[in-house]
Amino acid sequence: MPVTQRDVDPNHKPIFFISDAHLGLSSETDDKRREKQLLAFFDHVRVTGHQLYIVGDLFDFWFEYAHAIPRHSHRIIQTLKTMVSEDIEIHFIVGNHDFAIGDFFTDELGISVHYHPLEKRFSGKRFLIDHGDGIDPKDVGYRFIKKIFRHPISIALFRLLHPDFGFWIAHTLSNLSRDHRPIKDRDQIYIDYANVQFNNGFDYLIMGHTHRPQEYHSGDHTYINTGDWMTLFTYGVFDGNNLRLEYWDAEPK
Ligand SMILES: [Mn+2]
Repeated sequence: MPVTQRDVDPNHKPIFFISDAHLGLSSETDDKRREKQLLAFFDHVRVTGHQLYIVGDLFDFWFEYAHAIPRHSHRIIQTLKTMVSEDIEIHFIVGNHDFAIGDFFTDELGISVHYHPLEKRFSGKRFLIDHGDGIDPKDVGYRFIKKIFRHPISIALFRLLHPDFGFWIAHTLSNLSRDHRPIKDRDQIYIDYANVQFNNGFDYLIMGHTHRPQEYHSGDHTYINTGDWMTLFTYGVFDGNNLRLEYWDAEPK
């Protein structure tokens, strides 16, 4: 991938990475609590940061009807739009839950949406940024639902449903799939995958999806898993020299 001027961080202002908030999954009270922390974190990015990478599953389900978008997302949407207007560059690497993020994000919010792992170069380092739902071959669950939903016929049929009914179906399937719970025995599979990508020439790998925060170093290479924004409130940050995992102080400020 060619390196453009925009790929290089001129100021060494931090670049932030988050994933797996699964907004819309829980009870309204729990969702609001998580959203509050996320909005506080976005404020921190606005004040100190340069770019924000959403590494998938920000929403537990997303679907854009021609005339309707999910109302529960409006505070998040509004804040993301403000950030873009303040020159924070935002990228959304879709997850296996919010795979249907579409042109509302690009056209209305000015966010770059990516449907495949994203390669970037910052401060001369090669980054690979991937939600991570294709790594473990045993990881079927919601990926199966994604496969069905991505088919043009399913999309056309789903569009015909009343949005309230469509979202009810999606949430029922999500609660059945249980794949928003952390799975311990995947840690090594992800580390093996990181080593493969380091051999492929990447300096840094960032993934989410497992809801298991990880920071793994091999020589000068680093892999971080951004954990989740449901119970752990973890994120990645690159300051121009180092990539590391951080825990957000989730207490009300
Ligand atoms: Mn996921």
